[in-house]
Amino acid sequence: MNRRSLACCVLAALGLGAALPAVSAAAPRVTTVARGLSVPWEIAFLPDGRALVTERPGRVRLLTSNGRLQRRPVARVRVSANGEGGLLGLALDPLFGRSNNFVYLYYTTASGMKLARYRFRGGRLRRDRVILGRIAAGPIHDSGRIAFGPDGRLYVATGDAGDESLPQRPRSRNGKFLRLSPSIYRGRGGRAQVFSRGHRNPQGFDWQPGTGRLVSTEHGAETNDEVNVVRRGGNYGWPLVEGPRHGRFVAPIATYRPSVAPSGATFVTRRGSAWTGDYLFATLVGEHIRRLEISPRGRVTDQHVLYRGRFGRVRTVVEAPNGAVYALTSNRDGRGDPTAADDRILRFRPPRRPG
Ligand SMILES: [Ca+2]
Repeated sequence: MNRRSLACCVLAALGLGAALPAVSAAAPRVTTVARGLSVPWEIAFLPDGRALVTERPGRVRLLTSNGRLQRRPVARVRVSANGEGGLLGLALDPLFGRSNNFVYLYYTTASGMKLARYRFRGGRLRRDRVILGRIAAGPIHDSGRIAFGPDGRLYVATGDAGDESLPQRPRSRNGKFLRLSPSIYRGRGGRAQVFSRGHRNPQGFDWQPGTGRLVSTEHGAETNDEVNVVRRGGNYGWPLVEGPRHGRFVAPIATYRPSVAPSGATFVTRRGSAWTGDYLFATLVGEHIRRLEISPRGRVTDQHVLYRGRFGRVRTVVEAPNGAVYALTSNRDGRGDPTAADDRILRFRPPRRPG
């Protein structure tokens, strides 16, 4: 029996995607694209090949199309950079470069988390308006990833902000996946639909190609990090349950003990690679990138550890339009052991499918 079918049997025996043996495999060569950043959190590619990069203390940096990090920020955002808070998520409008120049930022302020719409013009990013507030911020568990779904809605992951009473409260916007329709995010803002609840600190998510399934990472308490398939109306259990056993709540498809502190995530969508269709996520405490093979039915069938200990803490992984994967380190966030090069933007290319 090979390793893969063994893993499937183990899975079947457990009845869930619990702790699979993670295989360390040869990984592609990594290029350092830029160095000297300060706690980069998100990177998003413009249609012309440039990229915007958030730095948690409150700057948006521009990476030119030939891979040079512009010294002068394109925006400074007034944030409350307390603990895990600051400038976090960034997403481009699905019509960016065609009928608008909207960029959405998510950040911590003294009066809570804000989702704001910006306009990118003349190499500068200027605030248009705040479109969502009334989300508690805290020195811990601010989540903060935002992304557009295949349904054209804007999804916002919110954390419990250190208040465990919020995720199960239907009216609270904390500990939720929120969803905004185009008329809200391009309009005056306001109403967000609660898509799911019972989350602690989800920091990365993407949609599985082919199935459209939303797959998210979530930081657990101490030793129960999770990967979840997030469905509309689902309750993911926090703070009532965590770990592999979730009772009447939606159980994760993978859990991690000891903690790896999973953050940003992407599916590999580019065709022709050995990793096409796989789910990559960055780990902070784990100091590696994890690759999960997830079946079309939403089961984790295999896992691989990449670059363990090579770059320190990793905040996120993002697939660029040309198929390269970009990763951001987070060694200057107060919990790392930074080198002179930190923080860095890294790049690697998923290996070709053996032909
Ligand atoms: Ca859970």
